[in-house]
Amino acid sequence: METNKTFTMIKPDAVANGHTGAILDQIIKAGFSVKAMKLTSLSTEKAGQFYAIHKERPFFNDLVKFMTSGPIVAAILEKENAVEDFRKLIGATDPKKAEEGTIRNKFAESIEANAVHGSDSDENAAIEGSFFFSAFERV
Ligand code: RTP
Ligand code: MG
Repeated sequence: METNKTFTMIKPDAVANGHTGAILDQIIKAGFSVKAMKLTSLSTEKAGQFYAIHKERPFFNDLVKFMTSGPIVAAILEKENAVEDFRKLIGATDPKKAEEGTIRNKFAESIEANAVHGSDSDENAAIEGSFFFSAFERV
């Protein structure tokens, strides 16, 4: 299992609000390198698959609606201790609780429209990266 990779999405709110460049800049300045990246959008089916773990949660339908509401940027990122360090960089799920200077503190609108996704384990980083990228789409 690789421990130096994570997977991220810049979510529809942040792409629509024009924050893609600033968010990527903050990610790269924090020491992550981009190993794969694309602008794309999620169908209802794909968003449901990606967030299948949250299927029983009360916010699931709203989350799928939100994640299909516009383009997203998906990326595989590399850095030592990538998963943990990236979650520190993005901050808490709820931007009101996200530490000062974190990506969600700066760019998120709400607990749902919270600007970015970050994998929560090395295992999920590998699964999520493969969900979006084939081998020849990565460097
Ligand atoms: P993510 O998976 O997107 O990196 O976010 P996370 O780990 O911080 O949060 P998680 O619990 O995995 O929730 C996934 C996404 O669902 C939306 N959400 N809405 N309305 C709500 O109470 C609520 N709670 C979560 C957010 O978009 C969250 O990032
Ligand atoms: Mg999560």
